Amino acid sequence: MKNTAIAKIFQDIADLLELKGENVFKIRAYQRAARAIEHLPREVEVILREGGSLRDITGVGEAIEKKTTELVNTGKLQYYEELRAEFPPGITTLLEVPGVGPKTAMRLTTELGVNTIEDLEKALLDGRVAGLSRMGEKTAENIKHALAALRRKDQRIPIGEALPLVEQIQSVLSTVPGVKNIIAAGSLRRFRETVGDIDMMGTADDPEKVIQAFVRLPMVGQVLAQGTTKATVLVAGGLQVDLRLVEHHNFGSLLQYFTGSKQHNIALRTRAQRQGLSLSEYGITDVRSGQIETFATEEDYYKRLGLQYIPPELREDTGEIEKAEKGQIPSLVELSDIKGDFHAHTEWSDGNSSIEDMAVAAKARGYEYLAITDHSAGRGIAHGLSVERLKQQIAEVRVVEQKVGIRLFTGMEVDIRSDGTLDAPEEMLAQVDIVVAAVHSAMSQDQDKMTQRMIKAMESPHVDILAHPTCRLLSEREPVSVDIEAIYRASLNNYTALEINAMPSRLDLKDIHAYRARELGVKLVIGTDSHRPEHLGYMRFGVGVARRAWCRAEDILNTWTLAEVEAFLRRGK
Ligand code: DGT
Ligand code: CA
Ligand code: CA
Repeated sequence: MKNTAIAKIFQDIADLLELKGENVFKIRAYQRAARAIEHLPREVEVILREGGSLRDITGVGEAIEKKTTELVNTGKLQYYEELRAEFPPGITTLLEVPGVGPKTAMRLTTELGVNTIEDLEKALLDGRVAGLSRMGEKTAENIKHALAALRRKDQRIPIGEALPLVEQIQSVLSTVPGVKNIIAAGSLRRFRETVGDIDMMGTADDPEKVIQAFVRLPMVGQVLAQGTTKATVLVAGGLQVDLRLVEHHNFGSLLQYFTGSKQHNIALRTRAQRQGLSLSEYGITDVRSGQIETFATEEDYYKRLGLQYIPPELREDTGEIEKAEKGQIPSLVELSDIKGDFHAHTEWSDGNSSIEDMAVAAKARGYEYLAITDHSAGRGIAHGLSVERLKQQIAEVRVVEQKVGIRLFTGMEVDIRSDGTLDAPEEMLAQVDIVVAAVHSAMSQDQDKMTQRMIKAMESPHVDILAHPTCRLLSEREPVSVDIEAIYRASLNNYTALEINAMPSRLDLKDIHAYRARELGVKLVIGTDSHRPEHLGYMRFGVGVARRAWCRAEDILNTWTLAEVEAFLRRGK
């Protein structure tokens, strides 16, 4: 049984316990376990098979460990079956619809026989939901909207598409007179790899003017709702964008609330309850006096709760609140820390630009170094380098380096053949400063073969970096089957770095993998895999992944000085 399936069962248990009106701490324990297991970089079944313990996982105690073991060993959980039998079958599905709470869900199933989303849609359409006593048109309408939004959210948008759209919106709206802030909160601000919708927040002297400009934006296809301080629109492709404006003195509270994640907010709220405080998008209320305190900045908001500031990328309820309590939130890597890029192509293979154009663009970004890593002449890769052409390219790199005034590393992206050998002769590999190795073919190999294949490549003394280690393409190609823990170990044993490929369609390593790699002390590099100068700008996506992985600057090779990078490249050679 996979982690996602186990997590789903624990989440269901939490929902059912909530329905029963059980103790909140018990409910929270299951929610935490669900999230911990969902975010785990290793499959629980593998850990158990290898005789490992689950107790090291934060959020997993004795009871959860026992239940997980039962699930993995038998494929079933007695406790869950019994709990489920107490309720109508569709109840947990209905609870996933925003706005459907335990009471409503119970009435929908018992009074209307609604057990699936399809049933619910039918019951909404033929007026049965609105006809329920004490329910009414308004509740039915709300559920209808929530369902439509849920359907749209099934198609999540890669952050690489959402972020440019947000910037377009920002650039127009920030020209409206009196606008002070316009920023995206939600999953986009947390830098999740995909977003379900976009939640924009702002402050302005005249909010209505901003709303009017917003609904008239050229990319807006449909206006779903428009008020004086709030609006919801659909843009091309059906993506929903919300905008909400508040008073300046309230901006911190609003931003905090709508940045989420929902789980982070729930955890904060539970903790605040114990302090006698209640949290909302309007501020922090002292429950005894009823006094509400408002916050212009998130920093002050967290401070009021006795917490260190928590960067949005960490707000997933995976231990950040406990860390913030102890002042142990690290200072995360920032785009401005980046001194160079380790993965770039030119017209010498399948890139679109000259070495000089790439070098000039890197220099313009303030970089100290750039690696030119064109493809080897492997099968399937267009226009790869031969021994002779590599020699010519190296000569040109040295000329451009002088001319542009930036350190250029000569390099290659060498294909890892299906048997783990490298698709370039020794004499080529030995000549360049940096070798980036990657799998580009035979991706359906079984886990053992694939793992051995990558490890063999990493064991070559020439290979410095394993690029896009899991080969996934976001919402297009599943990751290859590889024992990623074994790859981390090989990385440590061979002093090979692992890449966080920053192309928005890859983001590979992804956040939870990079998190685990960092924890183990694996060297990480961010590579944009640029094929033209503008692609160097993908760096910010790689930095986003690194921040979600709790990386500090020193964890990322790209922040090292030229001398430090050169020392790394010479290691053991
Ligand atoms: P998405 O849009 O699916 O990629 O993910 P988010 O995180 O942007 O979620 P969204 O758009 O539904 O809501 C934005 C934020 O609003 C969310 O991260 C936290 C806050 N929020 C929404 N619903 C709730 C809720 O029921 N309770 C709490 N505490 N916060 C919520
Ligand atoms: Ca959102
Ligand atoms: Ca939203």
